[in-house]
Amino acid sequence: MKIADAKVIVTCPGRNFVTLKIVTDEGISGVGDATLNGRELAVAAYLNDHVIPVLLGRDPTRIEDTWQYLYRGAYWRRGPVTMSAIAAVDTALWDIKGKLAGLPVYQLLGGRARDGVTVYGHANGETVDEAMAEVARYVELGYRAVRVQTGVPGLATTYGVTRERGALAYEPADSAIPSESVWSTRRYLAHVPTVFASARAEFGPDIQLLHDVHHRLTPIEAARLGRELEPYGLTWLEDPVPAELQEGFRLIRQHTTTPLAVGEVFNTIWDCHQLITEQLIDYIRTTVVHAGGITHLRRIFDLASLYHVRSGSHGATDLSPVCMAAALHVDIAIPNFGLQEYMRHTPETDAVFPHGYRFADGYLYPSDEPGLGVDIDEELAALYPYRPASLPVNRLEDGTVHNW
Ligand code: CS2
Ligand code: MG
Repeated sequence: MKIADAKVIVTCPGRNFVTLKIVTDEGISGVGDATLNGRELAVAAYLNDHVIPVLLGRDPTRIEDTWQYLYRGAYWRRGPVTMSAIAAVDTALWDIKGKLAGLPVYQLLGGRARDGVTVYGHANGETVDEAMAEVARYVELGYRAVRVQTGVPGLATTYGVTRERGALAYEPADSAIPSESVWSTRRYLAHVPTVFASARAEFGPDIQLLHDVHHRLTPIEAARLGRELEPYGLTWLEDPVPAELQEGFRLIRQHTTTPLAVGEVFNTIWDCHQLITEQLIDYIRTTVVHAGGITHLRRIFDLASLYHVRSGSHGATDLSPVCMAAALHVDIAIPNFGLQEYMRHTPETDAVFPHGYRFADGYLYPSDEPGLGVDIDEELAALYPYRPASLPVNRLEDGTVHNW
């Protein structure tokens, strides 16, 4: 069997998605997500110019060999663009292998290690009261875990807070040229503990609560926040500091027992090996599309399983339903699953990517169809042309560029 065709489909049903579709000479097709928020066309070009020409004619069943060929064969290793492109190929090949075997991909990964995949949703509000009303709505929908983000008094906008009240999905890539927001660590640190004091008082001890710092603190500031949040028993504090300096997490760890989750911007095992092997984090948040596909994600999670680190895959709306479908097959099969992020896509996006995964009682269930159980409706996709959109840039109150 040979790969006979491969094409990149860029579509914008509300936000941009890049999808790779691979077709074999026997007419079996597979799909892989290649979306990198704000840098979509860079991955599309990488696939079109450097990957598709070497895929044609290859044996689609040789997943590991193809992964190694694309990774080592590029000479220039790692990086989000390269690894998203490799991920798309890898995911599409797992989809094809599942269809060839007549089995859902999770069966090829060892079968179900649990009944359902626990997911968390995003509650947010300008004020604490608005955010609490959103938590209540997620509880009503059956969620067992909720991430809570609020506006910060004195700051005009804050990461994670959408202006569209009632939307279960939102997209931070809000303009072609990046918008700018203003940040104050001092104001933020004074406010966040009050949010979680309210959440615990209102919703009790049972619901799992999470919070995303979105890379904005230094290790000692993160240590203080983690310590102040300890009474509220968070499931995790996410991305407290940028993680290029993996050893920086030692300082946070010395001061707090609040569990830490990191990794949505990582693209290989090398970005997190120290965090994992020194047990500096509790959840690793890499996911299929940005961390080299199912093959490499499994490698990261297997390393993590040796060090008491559980998975907590990224699942924001900028990861397409193709990525979500693939993530669920991994989540249900690995021994060290922790939690899966689940931000719902818009109805337009769901229509472009018909899928068989389903939500019930706070759990997601992967499709039982052969392969991944997700596809792209190419005719519908063609109705939504690409629109340039960038993530915001963040500055301190004195104008210094900060992490967004
Ligand atoms: C986030 C994302 O879901 C999360 O935890 O940090 O919303 C992130 O900001 C986006 O994926 C960026 O594209
Ligand atoms: Mg995050």
